[in-house]
Amino acid sequence: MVKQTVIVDGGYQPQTVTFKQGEPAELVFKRVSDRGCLDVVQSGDLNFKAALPLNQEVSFPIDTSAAGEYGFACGMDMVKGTVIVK
Ligand SMILES: [Cu+2]
Repeated sequence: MVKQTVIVDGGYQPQTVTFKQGEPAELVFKRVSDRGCLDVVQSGDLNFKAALPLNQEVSFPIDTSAAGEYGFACGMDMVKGTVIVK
């Protein structure tokens, strides 16, 4: 299981996360400040939506069976990040 962590601190750091196709993967979000409007993260492409409590890790399994670029964003779809599977 490959785990990649995105720190949420007024934006997504890093903004782009890459996984290898076919490898079991988990995307972890950790919100460390209440800057911005990032208390919710969502992805229609990757089929998740959840609140991000401060200083807690929230993780989602990522389906890496198909190569591609998948978006995620804050609750208002303003701040965006990308998951690349290749
Ligand atoms: Cu927002």
